[in-house]
Amino acid sequence: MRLFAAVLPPAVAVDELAAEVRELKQLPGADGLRWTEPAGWHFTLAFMGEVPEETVPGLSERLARAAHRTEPFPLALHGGGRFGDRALWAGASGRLDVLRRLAERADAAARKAGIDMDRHRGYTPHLTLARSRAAAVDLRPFVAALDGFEGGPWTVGELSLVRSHLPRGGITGQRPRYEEVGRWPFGGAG
Ligand code: 3AM
Repeated sequence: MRLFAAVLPPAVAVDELAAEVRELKQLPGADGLRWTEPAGWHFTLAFMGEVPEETVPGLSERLARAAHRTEPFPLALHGGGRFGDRALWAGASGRLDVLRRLAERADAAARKAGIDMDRHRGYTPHLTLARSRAAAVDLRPFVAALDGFEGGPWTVGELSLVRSHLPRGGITGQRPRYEEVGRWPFGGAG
């Protein structure tokens, strides 16, 4: 199954961002983008790709340990950015250092579970809002519009394992469906 580790924002934060995204969708070019569903919004920590069923228990055990070693930390949705003209995302503020460490731990957990992880170049905390369809849309006005956006902070207290169900036949406009298949609480501070 196709899996990734992630931090899921709480409903309040999702609602705030959804209101912001409604504004973004009024901008020129918005129709040329494939917008992600609020129900599936996440901060990817480590993408594992196809993982055999028998690897999941070991992976879960490692992820539980990674979570246990992490202290709860504050995070807020903040501003936005883009990956070239391919993806528009919302950014984060708060303890990005702890988020980054958690991403490294999730990556290490997957490797120790025997998953062949890509070498990743730097970790950019991001929550993908839209991807471009075939024709490129200039994402800069969308990033500029997100500039002043600041959601309320929350305390991240758990790590999630999410399964991605890809759309059948790669039908244009269809999005993957995400299903949380595991969740582990962080350990205490320190
Ligand atoms: O939703 P975001 O952008 O955080 O882009 C994919 C998505 O990230 C990413 O994993 C998340 C869930 O699908 N992803 C997909 N294929 C990938 C790959 N080969 C990948 N990340 C790295 N390498």
